[in-house]
Amino acid sequence: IVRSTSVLSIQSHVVHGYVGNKASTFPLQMLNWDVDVLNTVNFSNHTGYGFLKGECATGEQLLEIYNGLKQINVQYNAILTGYVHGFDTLEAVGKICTDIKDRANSTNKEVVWLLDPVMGDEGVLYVEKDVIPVYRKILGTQKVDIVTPNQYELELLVDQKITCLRTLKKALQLFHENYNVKHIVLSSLFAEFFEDLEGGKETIYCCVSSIGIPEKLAFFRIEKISGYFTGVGDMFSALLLDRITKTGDIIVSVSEVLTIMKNVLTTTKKLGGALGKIGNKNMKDCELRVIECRQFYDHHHSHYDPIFI
Ligand code: PXL
Repeated sequence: IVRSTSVLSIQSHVVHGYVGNKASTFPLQMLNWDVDVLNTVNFSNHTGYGFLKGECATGEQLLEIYNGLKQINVQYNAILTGYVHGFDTLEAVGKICTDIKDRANSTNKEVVWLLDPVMGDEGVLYVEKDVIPVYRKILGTQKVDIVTPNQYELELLVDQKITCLRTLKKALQLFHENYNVKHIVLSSLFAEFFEDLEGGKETIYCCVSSIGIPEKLAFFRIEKISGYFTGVGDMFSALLLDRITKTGDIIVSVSEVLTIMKNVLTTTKKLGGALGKIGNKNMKDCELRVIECRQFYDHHHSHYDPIFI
């Protein structure tokens, strides 16, 4: 029997479907993590349906729960933060995670904090825009270890539009300098919007930048699997946290997680999903097949080779 490791996962809850904590908890549990689930919202479904009911937690409510956890002296090996809808709640998430990191530090323990600054994609925000300065403030405390923004989120956080390798490198350099994170894993760059990355509409790149070697970026080229998928980034970040804490090698970790995600998306599509559009009635069929994919989470194959640019 291997003792489990523990993670505090602060993300959204949806009753139906799989985004946020619903896309992360089960895969992490399958990988021997004890997952403490702190929900930032309690929604009927994800925002892509164009209709939802439910409530957002206030910052005060999250801090109250955290004070309860402190009283029973819960300890964590890792923190995973994702979807937070607004200013006040994100401020509270910042306070909670900073406190966990400081308390671990004072007893010489390490807690890995993976922050996914979930804000939007392809120019569309799906949280309130006043979270942007709060993310900058949280990152400015230099306590975050790994971030997993997409291209749009990286642009928002460093105020730098990315259109080519030069502007990408500049943005990553600014991010490392200002925020001191060890690894930036850009979950998706679209070749079609880049002046100097090979590939067309069907090509996506995942890019890894590590502190100290910002001039050497690792790119993974991925053929796009067509369809409307939600929660992919959330599952990606959860699996990455698992692999990086177990292997210590970010390139190997990303390659393995990309391989798992390919299996998850292919299976989701095969089982009849992924053909919906925002607001479309078919959205239910597009939910990630988190349960049916249970055999994939513990695969450690690297089918993607990095290209260093
Ligand atoms: O996957 C990001 C995400 C997380 N949580 C909620 C969402 C979304 C994306 O739509 O709606 C509630």
